[in-house]
Amino acid sequence: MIRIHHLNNSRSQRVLWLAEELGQPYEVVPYQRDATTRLAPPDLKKIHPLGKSPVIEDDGRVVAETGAILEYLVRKYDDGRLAPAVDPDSADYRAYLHWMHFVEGSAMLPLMLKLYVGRLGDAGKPLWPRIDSELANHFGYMEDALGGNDYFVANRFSVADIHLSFILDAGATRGPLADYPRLSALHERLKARPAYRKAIERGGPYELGR
Ligand SMILES: N[C@@H](CCC(=O)N[C@@H](CS)C(=O)NCC(=O)O)C(=O)O
Repeated sequence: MIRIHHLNNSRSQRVLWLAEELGQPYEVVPYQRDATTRLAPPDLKKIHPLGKSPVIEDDGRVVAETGAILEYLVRKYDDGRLAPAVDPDSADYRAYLHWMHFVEGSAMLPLMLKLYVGRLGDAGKPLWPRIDSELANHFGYMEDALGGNDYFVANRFSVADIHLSFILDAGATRGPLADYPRLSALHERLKARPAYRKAIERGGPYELGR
């Protein structure tokens, strides 16, 4: 059975959600962030040297890094509903690849800077315009790319939407999501999915830091 090492209020919520969408049984091993530092407990390092969440175990294999985990699970357990087939000649597959890498490779950086630089108070002020313009750059790009579609890849719900949802979650708490009506509507559509709600029930309350 898939074992998901789940840190509260973290990226691992998406892995629970994907397991629900796949209809796969899974075990949740819960970890709590330190109330002051918000860091993960040292026990997570026993599973993977980085000590970060998410990390999963499946058939004795350890897989870390959200994008890798989502890709691993979808390739192993999906029947073709949640991701296009691997085919470099397919525009849908190339779009899928782009969005799967865009999340942690591009969009998270300005959101993380907003979080950390925000904690510096006035000392961080010189960086605010650059962070805000990069947030607008990334959210504007997503809004335009979504256009009139309901979902990012081939206009069908896919694991890329699950992955991107963390950007929307963080954008809702500390970013500019409210300024982007199509992304905001997608955010609501995703949170209304039964599998999303079941994953929240299994994972516990989910609220990201500001
Ligand atoms: N790019 C990594 C980031 C992993 C990451 O930083 N996870 C955060 C939770 S959202 C974490 O474990 N933070 C606690 C800590 O750093 O101690 C991924 O997507 O898996």
